[in-house]
Amino acid sequence: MHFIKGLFYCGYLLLFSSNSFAQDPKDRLTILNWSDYLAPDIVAEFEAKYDAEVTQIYYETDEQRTQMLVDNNAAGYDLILSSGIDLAPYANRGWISPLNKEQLPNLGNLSSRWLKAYSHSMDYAVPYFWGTVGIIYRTDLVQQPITSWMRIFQPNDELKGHIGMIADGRDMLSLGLKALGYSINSGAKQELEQVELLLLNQKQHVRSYQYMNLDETSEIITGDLWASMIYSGDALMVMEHSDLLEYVVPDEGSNIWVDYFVVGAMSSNKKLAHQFLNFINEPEVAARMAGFTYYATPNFQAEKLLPKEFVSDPVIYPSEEVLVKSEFYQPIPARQLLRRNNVSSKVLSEIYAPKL
Ligand code: N2P
Repeated sequence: MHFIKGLFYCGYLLLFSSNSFAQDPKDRLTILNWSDYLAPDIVAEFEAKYDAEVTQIYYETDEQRTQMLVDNNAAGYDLILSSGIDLAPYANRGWISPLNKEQLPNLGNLSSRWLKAYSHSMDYAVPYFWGTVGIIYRTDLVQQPITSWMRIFQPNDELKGHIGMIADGRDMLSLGLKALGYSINSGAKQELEQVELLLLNQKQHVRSYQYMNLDETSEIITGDLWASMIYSGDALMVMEHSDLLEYVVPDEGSNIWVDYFVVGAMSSNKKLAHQFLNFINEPEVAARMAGFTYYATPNFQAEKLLPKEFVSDPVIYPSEEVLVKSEFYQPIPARQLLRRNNVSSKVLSEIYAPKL
């Protein structure tokens, strides 16, 4: 009896082992990223090719990403999409892992300008896209074309209550400084006092500090917002759904940002993480990715494959005129950074409090 039972049990186990249970679980890749920043069909191709499962966890601002990394010491993420200026602090905190360049032959497709643009980018990071910050607005609702940051930072009656902002302390502070004619990297006391006033006064006129939807449900399409601070490619993504929208880099200039993928130091699947980075830098794949996100690609082989309208679109590739009046984020001395952070946390406080 026991024998028979045993046999049955063995068969049962065998049956299972030939099915799902004993199969190698799929390789998993967890990516901390912005939403709408990876083309779903490209992710699906990668999953099929490497028999892997990709999960994305989204953040809505650079600062939220940093906070998420602080919360668990960067555990749980195989790949992290980071702004270039945050690479050095992330590396110094031990959150990210140096690249194994032997596993990244497609790094050769990337322009050295972006590979080496920031401290630690060469050793740790694969440039993904770059772009500007500007204003998207409704041409049918806003009377005069917007050409200045002041239109949203110090709105006239027309725009009051219809403004959207990116709730990132660094971006808000920096573009507020730009609106006042100062450098985005300023740490000067008087300039920060002025920008603090500007941003605090602006708060009552802001309708939303939420990251904007980029599909047809977008708040700028529904009319909840008439003008909003936005990243360039995000603007183009929304503009696909409406002819009543315009994107402008205001006359004062802007911030040119560069985003990078990095491998999480705690990743248990660094090999797959590298395979992903290499895969998305196949010229044809990188070109399609740019076509999906509407951002400028650092992959010069991909650039050659992109249609002329894409590479000559001034929203995607800003003109020389825009570039010269715009700035990259620079590392900021500790004392000045503290001053800047004090201002932005004052401005951001209560933004997330639920409305009664
Ligand atoms: C993705 C927007 C990321 C650009 N939708 C900001 N660095």
